[in-house]
Amino acid sequence: MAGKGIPLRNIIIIGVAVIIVIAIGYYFLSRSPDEVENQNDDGRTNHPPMADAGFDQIIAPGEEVRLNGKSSSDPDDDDLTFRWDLDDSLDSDLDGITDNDVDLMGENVTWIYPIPENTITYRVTLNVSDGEKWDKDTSLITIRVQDNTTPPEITMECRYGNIEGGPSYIDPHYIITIESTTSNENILNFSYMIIDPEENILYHEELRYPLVNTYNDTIRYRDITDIGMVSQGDLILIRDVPEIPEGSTILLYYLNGPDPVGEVDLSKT
Ligand SMILES: [Ca+2]
Ligand SMILES: [Ca+2]
Ligand SMILES: [Ca+2]
Ligand SMILES: [Ca+2]
Repeated sequence: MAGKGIPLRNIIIIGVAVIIVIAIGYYFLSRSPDEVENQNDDGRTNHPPMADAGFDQIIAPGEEVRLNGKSSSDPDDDDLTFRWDLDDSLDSDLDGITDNDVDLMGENVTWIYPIPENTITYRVTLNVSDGEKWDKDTSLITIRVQDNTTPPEITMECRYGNIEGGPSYIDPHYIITIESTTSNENILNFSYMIIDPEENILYHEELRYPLVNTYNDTIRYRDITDIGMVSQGDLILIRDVPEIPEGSTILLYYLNGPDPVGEVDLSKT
């Protein structure tokens, strides 16, 4: 019998080895992938920071723009580095990616953009890093040129009904179509006013606000042709909730001029 079977000593060694392998496997499998990935050499779990590039801003030509990343944070209170890309249409480090350039560094930075001929909007990208993980956020800087061009003359048509679209469009709307304009001008140069038949002002805002497509916005600009410009074929959608009195009028103003450049009665017929 001796020498024919596996010696007891070897069986014990193999058994111990199998137990060790199972124990190691269990240790790694029991940890979530995030936990494994996030642990530093010192065993601390590092969470990524959250970037906040600040509010959108409208400035005058030649005005210094102040960028502030102070609302950025890190769940672990790590020290953060702030890298700013000042223009997501320009690749200043020539690596083929337009929003990853380190144009400025620091939590608070200032910059003066070249003076533009026409109103222009730059998208700024803030990249915040804790040395290991990072996050980015963007904000828009618009340089508004108040030129002395002749105001456009705009004609509009109004119909009333339902619009194709998502849940926010289920209510009936006044659908205003830009029928013609003597020149295409930047949306940011306009404001609108809605007055009731007694000439009380119901709404008066810059046209840019309706661009934000939130569920409850009463008034939206649908920029269909020549993006960024008020142009033929664009729509102004006015939700009839709360109800707008019959016979109200929408007036468009250009560069806060005294006279409307376009108007149309809001009629349900
Ligand atoms: Ca962190
Ligand atoms: Ca780049
Ligand atoms: Ca860039
Ligand atoms: Ca347009």
